[in-house]
Amino acid sequence: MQNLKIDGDRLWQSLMELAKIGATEKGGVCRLALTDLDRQGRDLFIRWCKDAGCTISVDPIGNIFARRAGKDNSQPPIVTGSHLDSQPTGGKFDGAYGVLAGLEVIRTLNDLGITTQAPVEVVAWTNEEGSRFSPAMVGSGVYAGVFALDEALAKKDIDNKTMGDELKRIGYAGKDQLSGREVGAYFEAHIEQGPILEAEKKTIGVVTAAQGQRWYEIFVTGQEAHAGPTPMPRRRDALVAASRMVDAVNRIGHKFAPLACATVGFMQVSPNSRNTIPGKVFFTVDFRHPIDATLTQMHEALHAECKVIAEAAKVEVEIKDFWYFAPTPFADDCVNAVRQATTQLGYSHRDIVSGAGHDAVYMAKVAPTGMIFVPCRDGISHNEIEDATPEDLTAGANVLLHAILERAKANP
Ligand code: HGY
Ligand code: MN
Ligand code: MN
Repeated sequence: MQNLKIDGDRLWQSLMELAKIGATEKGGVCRLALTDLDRQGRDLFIRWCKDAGCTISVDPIGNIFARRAGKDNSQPPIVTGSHLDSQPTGGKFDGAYGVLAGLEVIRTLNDLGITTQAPVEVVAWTNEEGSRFSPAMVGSGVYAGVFALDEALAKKDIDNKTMGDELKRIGYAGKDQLSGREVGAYFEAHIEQGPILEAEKKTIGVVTAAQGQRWYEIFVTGQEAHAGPTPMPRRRDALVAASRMVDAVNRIGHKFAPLACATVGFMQVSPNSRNTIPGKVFFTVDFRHPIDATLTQMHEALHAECKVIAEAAKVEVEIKDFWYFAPTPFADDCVNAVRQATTQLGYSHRDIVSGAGHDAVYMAKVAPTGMIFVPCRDGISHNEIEDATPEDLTAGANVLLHAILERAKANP
């Protein structure tokens, strides 16, 4: 059993096939959650899973579970997976790799005629990215009981379309109730999306935890006025105030260096007219840190800075706490299973804390959970140039195969 390997060429071919759905000119993908392109990716994944002999379940938030029977199907399943939705300027591997590495494990078990004791499932989670519908990790969040189903189904995109209506429109408003059942273990393979593994020439990241996140929605209200006759001292310019707040967000990130991350990724200006002083600005803030107490300090600094800036600019500011999850450790027995498989396969590796959020963070609430990272070129992700090597992707999937075999108790 020790030297079993997946078929790296088949995994790479599947990744390239899936990447044709939503392909962008610069070599990335744009498959926003619950769009027709997401549906096409889902349909392809289900076709491949059925070809591999899996049975398919879809839950009410559209999570897809492909199940390979074991010898004893009363045992809790060993689950792996990730997401098929992407960022608007996303890459071929973010999410897709974890889903297709899971499928490749199933295909390899079929090729080798191995039946595991426990059933094995591959899952594609709904709306992991949190781009079209916010926040992120909604599908796994509903499954893990973090978000109520009706709250999630009511979430709206920028055109006021709800997740519920879009799930129905693409045919993925499932009926299968899978939340709350016991899961033996959950493993997720993912590209690192940062520079560490590549810089240290390590093939595998043994992920011990994921850093915490705080997301905010900030509303700045000044006063629309004419860009010409309005003297500078009389202005209540919402965009000038918001710009100073954006700078404050960036300064907070640097203040709590080297581990803090602080990003403003979305902004709307109203009325967005060249010769009218902006009266309203809406923007988002994404804070991250592996230490919860520091994330709290960043939270307090944001409120303090925005208050001072608003007063000086004679505008109102409302800061809404939009989303929070604490730094999340993964289960020792799963982390050890990943580390042991990595060592047994002879891959270079290091422990690493995930900078990105993943569905594994919410699965860690309901099952023993571990993650496997592989390097990506220049540490770039959420970008169409995102790239990874077939060798590293194969290595990560081999580690996944052995971690699953260890937990699913396979007999030759
Ligand atoms: O934001 C994240 O970390 C992930 O890409 N959803
Ligand atoms: Mn991802
Ligand atoms: Mn992502």
